[in-house]
Amino acid sequence: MTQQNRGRNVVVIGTQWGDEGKGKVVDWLTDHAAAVARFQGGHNAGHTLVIKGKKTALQLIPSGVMRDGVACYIGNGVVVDPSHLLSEIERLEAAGVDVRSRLFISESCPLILPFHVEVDRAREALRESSGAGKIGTTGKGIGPAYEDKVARRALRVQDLKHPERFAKKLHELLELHNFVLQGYLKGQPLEFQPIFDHAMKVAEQLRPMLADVGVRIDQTNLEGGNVLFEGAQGTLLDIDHGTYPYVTSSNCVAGNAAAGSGVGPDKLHYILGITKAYTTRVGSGPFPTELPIDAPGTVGHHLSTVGQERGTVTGRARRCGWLDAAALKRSILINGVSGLCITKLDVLDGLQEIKMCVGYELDGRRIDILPLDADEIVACKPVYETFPGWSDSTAGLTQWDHLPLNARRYLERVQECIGAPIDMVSTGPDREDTILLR
Ligand code: 2SA
Ligand code: MG
Repeated sequence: MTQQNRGRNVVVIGTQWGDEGKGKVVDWLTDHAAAVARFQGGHNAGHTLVIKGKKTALQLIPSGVMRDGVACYIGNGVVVDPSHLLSEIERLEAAGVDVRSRLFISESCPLILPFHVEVDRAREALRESSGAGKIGTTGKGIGPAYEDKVARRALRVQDLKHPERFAKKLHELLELHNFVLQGYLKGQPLEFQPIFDHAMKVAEQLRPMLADVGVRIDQTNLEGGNVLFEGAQGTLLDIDHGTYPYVTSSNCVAGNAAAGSGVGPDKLHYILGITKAYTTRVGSGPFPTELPIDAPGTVGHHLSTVGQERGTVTGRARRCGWLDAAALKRSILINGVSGLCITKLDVLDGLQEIKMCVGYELDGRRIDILPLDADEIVACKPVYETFPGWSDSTAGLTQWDHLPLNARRYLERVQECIGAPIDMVSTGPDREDTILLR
């Protein structure tokens, strides 16, 4: 097969603190893809898709599952809670979606087991009672599972195939976690047998779906199929590049699409950064452009209610604020964004004026990119540019020229400030509510 016939791959990542609307965009692009791959995170992600008015929320299974015939890969960089995975499969099957014939799970994924959840929750409780302040995790055991991976003691999906090996490793791991839980964390120790029995039961069901994901992606490309890499959370929650320690425990940036799925960086052909037309964040940590959301009649309240900004997984109210171009600049740099998709533009409809942060004042200096130290970010005072709003509705528009002039001016200025082209605009949750610019 010649080079020309090889598939082209797109990486979709969030450029803010997650919930930029990646699920919808991945689903929309899946029309041109043979497969969708997840490469990091776990069931802390909440990707909401609206298809013909019907809402589906996915956590661990790639968004491509909602399109018939599209293969779904869970790459090695994802932490897998086997019980959750099975229940998500069953929930989709109950809704008439065929999952098992199209889902392929890397054998190398670390497992999330019940003690990870216990440690996650006990640690958050301890942070709160000690005055350190919570991270605001989703409580799904994500951080503790990644810690075991990096400490080289994790149970992985492949261990599910070998009951004796699984039992031995589980005994060792449980001993360690129970020791910490009972002592330092003042939590509840867990018993071996129920965890083992349940894992073995789930293992039987998952076994037919285990695969060598890197090889499959390569094969898909060789056969001319395109692969979409679906990021979860967002760049500013990245373990290395985010607002540490108020971050998740994986690399959410585009570069990890390769390492987290088992292919080389030469397979990442186009990086699509998803950016909400304003900013949200769920969980603790610095947020320079944050607005209060509780008082009716305020911009923060408008963004929160019109944007329906609640955590898909936890139901927590998301914090809301203006678009931060200085933070986006950092994101564009780290991800090597080829083009942007602006989402939820319609949420800004009807606002009298719109602000965008173009830099900060920090210790009497003016800077134009988000600092790397969370304490410095807390001290940053945003510098805003103000734009006139628009009263016409942008909801559901499919052509750039049909957008109100002020909306186009705002987006053109966003483009200019952050140094990346806008290639798509999403004007509503449905597949069809999309403007394509290139
Ligand atoms: P964790 O559970 O260890 O990953 O939490 C660490 C931080 O990462 C944030 N985080 C998220 N932020 C936005 N969206 C996420 N997914 C869900 C959603 C979240 C929800 O789509 O709404 O339902 O609350 C997500 N997952 C993790 C988290 O808030 C912590 O700040
Ligand atoms: Mg989400």
